[in-house]
Amino acid sequence: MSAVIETKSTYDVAAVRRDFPILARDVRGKRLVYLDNAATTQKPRQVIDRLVRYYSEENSNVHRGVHYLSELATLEYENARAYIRRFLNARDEKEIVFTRGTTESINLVAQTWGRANVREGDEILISAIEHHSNIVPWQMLCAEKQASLRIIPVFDNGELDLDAYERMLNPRVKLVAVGHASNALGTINPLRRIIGAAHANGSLVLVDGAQGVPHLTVDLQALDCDFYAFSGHKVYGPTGIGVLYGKQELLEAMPPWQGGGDMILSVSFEKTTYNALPYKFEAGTPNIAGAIGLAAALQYVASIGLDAIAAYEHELLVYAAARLQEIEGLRLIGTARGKAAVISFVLEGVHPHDIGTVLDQEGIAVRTGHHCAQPLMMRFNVPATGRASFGLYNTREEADALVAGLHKVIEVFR
Ligand code: 7TS
Repeated sequence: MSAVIETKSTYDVAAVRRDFPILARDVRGKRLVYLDNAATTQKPRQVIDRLVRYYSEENSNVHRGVHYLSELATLEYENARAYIRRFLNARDEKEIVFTRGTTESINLVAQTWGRANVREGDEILISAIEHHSNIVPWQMLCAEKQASLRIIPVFDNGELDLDAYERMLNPRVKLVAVGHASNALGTINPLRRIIGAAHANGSLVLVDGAQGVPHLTVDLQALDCDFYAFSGHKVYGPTGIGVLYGKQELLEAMPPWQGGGDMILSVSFEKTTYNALPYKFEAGTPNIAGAIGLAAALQYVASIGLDAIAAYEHELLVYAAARLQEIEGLRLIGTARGKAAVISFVLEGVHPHDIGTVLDQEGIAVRTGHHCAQPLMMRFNVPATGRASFGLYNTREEADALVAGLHKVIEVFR
């Protein structure tokens, strides 16, 4: 018994890496060092194989035919939903709506719940460190409804000013929309306090979980948020699939968004009645393979262990941040106490774009730019940053390669 526990508690990164075929390839004549996981993660063969099996043996449309393959595809699609519900500890499968990803999930809430419930003079609170996809849908809604978008301020270390947040709460605040973890700074937001204060004020909470699910255990019933959005492709699953979780009573009361097949019970030219949850929000043929692939990705993550992944990534983050800080003229942007494995930095005298270009020549993939968080860049007075974002397969050697690459950048540009 103890032997089993010991093998489980030792994080075998070499074995994990063998699951990801792409990590064995060269880029520009160098072994790929992939540090752009906040943009999208690589896929393990468990996910790739699952997609191949689906298209080779199970492909058909769902919720339609009585024929064998349609029933099989429907079963697998709904099994995927059931697994995702368990993974997130949502109360009911009706609360798991498949979407294209985080962006579509947030737009769905803004366009349905938002248009039905937000009125002139109401307020929506977001934070200063949100991704554009948790800014722009609310701006669009507020413009349409003459409501106000108010911004929770952030301290210089990248932590939200929660006292200021609590002072901003008032009866006009209908919704608080915040990220679980910041894609540009890594800050993990203290959701329990944020959600508790919002609920005490009678406001709903939407969590942008795009950077939460890949790094943190998400227990939706314990968290008690009203909506939670995430993307499959950032958690080792396929692109084009994501989830909107919503509390059942809220989703029930929301009008549908897109109209079409599958979201109806009956249609006549006089009157259409809508389907039950979650299908009311899944118009048209869904991304069946994507949903099945996403469940396979979450199963893969669970097989390694969420706590083991979080502990491993944290150790890597601490190591990489310490090594990077040894580089002269390098400044970390975002030094919150609780951080996901994302490191943003600027290098004195070098434009971030040049950092990315030189690192690319070394086979090192990082993102440079504003990370779809332009207001955040303005707040921290930088036009852009370099960003290394780590995943469950990254290693200390790769962090060392990044440091060596940055020394090359300095040689070229200083
Ligand atoms: N919210 C956060 C916090 C994100 O990091 C992203 C994507 C999104 C929303 C949007 O997700 P999508 O799957 O709908 O596009 N972030 C990034 C990034 O950091 N680099 O590229 C995409």
